Amino acid sequence: MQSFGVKFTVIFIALISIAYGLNHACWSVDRIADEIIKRADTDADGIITFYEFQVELMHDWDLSNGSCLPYHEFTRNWIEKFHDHHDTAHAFYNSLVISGADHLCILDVASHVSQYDTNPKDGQIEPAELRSFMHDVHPDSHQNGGHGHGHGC
Ligand SMILES: [Ca+2]
Repeated sequence: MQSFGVKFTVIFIALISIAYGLNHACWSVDRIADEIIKRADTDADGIITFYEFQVELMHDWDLSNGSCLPYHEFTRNWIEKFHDHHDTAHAFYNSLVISGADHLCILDVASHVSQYDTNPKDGQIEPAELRSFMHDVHPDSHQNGGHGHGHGC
């Protein structure tokens, strides 16, 4: 029984290491949030307006009212842009999809935005709001305080 317990613990820790805490560029969750702002904040005022966010989703993610992102499309894009390990991107995708379908749709995104638009609640995404969202939803933030401690970091 003890041997089973030890084996289980080893496997469990190994699975956690694979699933979490891996970013190929050693980016922390805060760094990823900063990069998201850099990409979407086209007038560089530090805030993502609803319009800027919409443009980013449509141009960079191909996501609009009439479209949804399948899992492989999201992970491929996310890994390319933010260098997360595939399993981290997968876990993040699962956290983002709240409608239950196997697609990330604009309603999922809108629901996250309205939930985290609190500081202040103004229909815009301030850096503090995005960081708070990323710390709650991105899987890496639960490992090592979200400081990007992947292998070799
Ligand atoms: Ca806001």
